[in-house]
Amino acid sequence: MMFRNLPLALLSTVALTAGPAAAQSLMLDPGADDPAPVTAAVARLHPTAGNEAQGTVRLQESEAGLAVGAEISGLPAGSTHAYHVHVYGDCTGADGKSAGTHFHFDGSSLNPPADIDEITGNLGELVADDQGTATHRALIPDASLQGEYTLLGRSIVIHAKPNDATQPPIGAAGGRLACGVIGVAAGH
Ligand SMILES: [Cu+2]
Repeated sequence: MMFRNLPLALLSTVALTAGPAAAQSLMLDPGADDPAPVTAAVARLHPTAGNEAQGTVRLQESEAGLAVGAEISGLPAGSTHAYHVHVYGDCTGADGKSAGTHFHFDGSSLNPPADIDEITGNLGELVADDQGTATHRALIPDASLQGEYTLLGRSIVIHAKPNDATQPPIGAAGGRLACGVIGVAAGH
């Protein structure tokens, strides 16, 4: 039994010693002579089972917040869809539910305050044209790629319906059409 416990003990030690370093900036190439911080991220969204929505969402840090740019296809023509950051970067589930609940940009995702007037993790809404494609631009002041609330390693989920503003903090946007993990973007 002891050997089974050993890896867990080692993991605990690593977690404790990694604590202070986690507050530092995440760098593109930490081993470089003059490393630059990560300022851009990208998520490639793939359709969940039975759906066709797919596309790319790019996230760029700026002084005003995180700039979001989405280019999505495969949506029903003329439809409107909420899309959010979700807490887990896990799109392995066929229905997208493995991504968990919405990621709260500055508080508890699993127990967000019920009285907030914004939908948790909200990036906005995608409005499809008659070809089923949608582009969307947004600036999210509270979101970041750095720090303890970094969006890196989380996911972006497109929902079947728009946000329902009468149902914060989740917004009751229905099923999940597409899911993609947010990673460090190349070329910045
Ligand atoms: Cu969502």
